[in-house]
Amino acid sequence: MKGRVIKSTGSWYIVQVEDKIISARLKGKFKQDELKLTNPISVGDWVELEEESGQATAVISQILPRENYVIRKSTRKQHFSHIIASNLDQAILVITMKKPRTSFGFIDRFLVSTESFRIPAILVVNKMDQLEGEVEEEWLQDIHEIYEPLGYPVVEISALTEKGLKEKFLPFIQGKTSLIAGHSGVGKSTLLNALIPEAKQDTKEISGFSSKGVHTTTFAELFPLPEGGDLIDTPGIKEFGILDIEDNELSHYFPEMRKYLGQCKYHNCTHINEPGCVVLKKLEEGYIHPYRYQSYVNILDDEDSHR
Ligand SMILES: Nc1nc2c(ncn2[C@@H]2O[C@H](COP(=O)(O)OP(=O)(O)O)[C@@H](O)[C@H]2O)c(=O)[nH]1
Ligand SMILES: [Mg+2]
Ligand SMILES: [Zn+2]
Repeated sequence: MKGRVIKSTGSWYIVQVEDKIISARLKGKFKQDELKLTNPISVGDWVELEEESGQATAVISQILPRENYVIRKSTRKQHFSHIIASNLDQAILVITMKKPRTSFGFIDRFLVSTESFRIPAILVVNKMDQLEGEVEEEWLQDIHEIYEPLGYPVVEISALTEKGLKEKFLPFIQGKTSLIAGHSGVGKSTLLNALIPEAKQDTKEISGFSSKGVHTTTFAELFPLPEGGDLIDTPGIKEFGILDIEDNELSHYFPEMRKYLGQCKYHNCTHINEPGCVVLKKLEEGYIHPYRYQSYVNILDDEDSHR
C-alpha cells in the first residue's frame, strides 16, 4: 500500500492511505544518504506500507523519493538536521502588522529559506479587520509594492471574520500541499480552523503570553482541505533557518539580485563594497528596494557571526 504521512508522534507515524488512517512504525533502520537526520520520516512523505498480519497497524518499508523538503538544524543534536515537511507545492507565511508585528527582516529570511529549498512562497496578511490608520496603510502598501513584483503573491484576509478566505485565499491553496508558517499569534490556528473545522487547533490570546523559555515540542501536522489539497501546520517552529549558504551565494536567493548575477566585475562579489558591483548600482538606481538590501546585509552579518 502507498500512503502519505500526516503526523509523527516520535516512533509512530499516522499515515493516510486513500480514505483510511493507519498507525505505522518503521521497519528496522533506514539508511539516509548524506543527510544526518533526527527524523528519518517527515510529515508529507509518501511511503510504502506493509500490513501486519492480524493487526490494525502497519509497517513502513520504504520512503518514496522526496520532491522537496523544508529542513532546519536540530536544536537537540549537533550536526543533525530535522525535516519539517516534504513534498510541498508552496509555503505560506502568515504575517500581521501588529500583535504581533512581522518585520521585513523576518519575511526576508523566510523567503531566502524557501528560495533555497526551491519552494514557491505566498504572503498572507492576516487580521485585516484590525488594520486601520495611516501607518498601517503604509505598511500594507509597502508589503504589496516590495513583494508582488518579486513574484510573491500577497493575499489579505481576516481569519477571525473569515473575510477573504473563500474568495481570495482558497484559490491559492486548492489542490495543493501548502506549508503554513508565521510568528506565534499571527492566527495560523485560527486560519486552519476556519478552513478545516475538524483541525480543532488551539488558539491563544497572546497578551501576557510569552514563548520565551517555554520548550515546545510540537510537530508539524498535515490536514486535508475539504475542497481538495492539504495544509501543513508547523506549531512551535519559528524559523527554518538558513542552511550553509556561502556569502557570495546569498544573492541567488534574492530574485531581484539574481537577475544581475554574473554582471558584477568580480565573480565572487558579495555586493557590499566591491568596485564594479552591478547590484549596488541597481540599488542606487532604485531597482532594488532598500529594505530588501538591508535584509541581505543583515543576513550576511548574521550568518558570518554563526560560523
Ligand atoms: N482581530 C483578529 N484576531 C485574530 C485573527 N486571527 C486570529 N486572531 C486572534 O489572534 C490570536 C492568536 O491566534 P492563533 O490562531 O492562536 O495564532 P497562532 O499562534 O499563529 O496559531 C487569537 O486570540 C485569535 O483569536 C483575525 O483575523 N483578526
Ligand atoms: Mg497556533
Ligand atoms: Zn556585486
